[in-house]
Amino acid sequence: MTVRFGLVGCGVMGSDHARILRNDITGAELVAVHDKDWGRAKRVAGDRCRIHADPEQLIADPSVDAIVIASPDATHAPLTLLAIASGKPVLCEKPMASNLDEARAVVAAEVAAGRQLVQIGFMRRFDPGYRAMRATVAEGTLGNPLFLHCVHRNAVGPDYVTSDLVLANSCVHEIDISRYVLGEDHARVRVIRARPSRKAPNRQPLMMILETESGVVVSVEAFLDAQYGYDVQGELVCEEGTLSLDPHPPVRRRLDGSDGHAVEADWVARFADAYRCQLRDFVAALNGGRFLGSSAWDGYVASLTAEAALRALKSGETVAIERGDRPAFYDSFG
Ligand code: ISE
Repeated sequence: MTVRFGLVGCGVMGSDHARILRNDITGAELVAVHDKDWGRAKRVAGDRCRIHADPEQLIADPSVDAIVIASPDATHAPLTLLAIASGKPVLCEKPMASNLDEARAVVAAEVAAGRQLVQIGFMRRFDPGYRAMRATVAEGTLGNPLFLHCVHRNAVGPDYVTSDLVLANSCVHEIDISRYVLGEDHARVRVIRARPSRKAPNRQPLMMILETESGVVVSVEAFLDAQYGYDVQGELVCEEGTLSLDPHPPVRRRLDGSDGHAVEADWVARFADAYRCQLRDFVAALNGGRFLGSSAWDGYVASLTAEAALRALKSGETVAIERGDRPAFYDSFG
């Protein structure tokens, strides 16, 4: 069955999702878009699909089977709730919600709907490097995991992201992917600030330390003003060996006395395959497969953990992560 998609948000992420749906996914069609900026909506729609003046119309459109939400963070939970109420599957960009009440409301609405409708856009779960790490942990091929060291550097962070927002906007990726790789939840979190770069005096780099229920330590350096490029690193350290992310462009460049690889400019380039696989598998799930991405519960846990990390940052203390019991509804999910 061809899945007819409606897209809310035609910015960086929305336009990339539109490109992938049109060029890379069989069994999917983009039939409607919305953006509060009509010009951006028109640039994505072209003459190929409808433009809705507001997102509610798009979600209610009877010719739209499924929704992709790539609008500003504050709209994610309200629009996801609308999609659930309309009985339409929704792939919502991270973060799922801007506060914990909204996150809990999304979980409650999906449980009440009685079927999985929500997937959250933590695309790193579709990256081959992280999937290999998860398999290594699950199969125990290197012994028990002890550390997961993460580096998350942007060339220049989005202007609206303050030191505090780095946790909810950027570190939320490592919060989710470390749960996925290690196959367990986090128990507590600490966060410390480094001195700011003179290139970005108003945004301090952060070091977040998460400890899982079994005692694995996850370190996350978050530095959004690294200048040289977009650089996400990961090293899984186990009892008998390590596994590191090693993504490289297909060519090695020697120039002006230097020898190495180009560094990607941003996350769209660095995780291009992951974004493609995320949408491909979402379409497969809508055609009778299983959802393989982050559920609404994962989205809630990510938001809850980011909130605990913010409290840890502000207090300088280690903060326990108290997520409550996962509804049994989510036991059968991927
Ligand atoms: C952005 O929203 C993302 O999701 C990127 O993956 C992350 O690296 C970046 O810091 C965020 O602003």
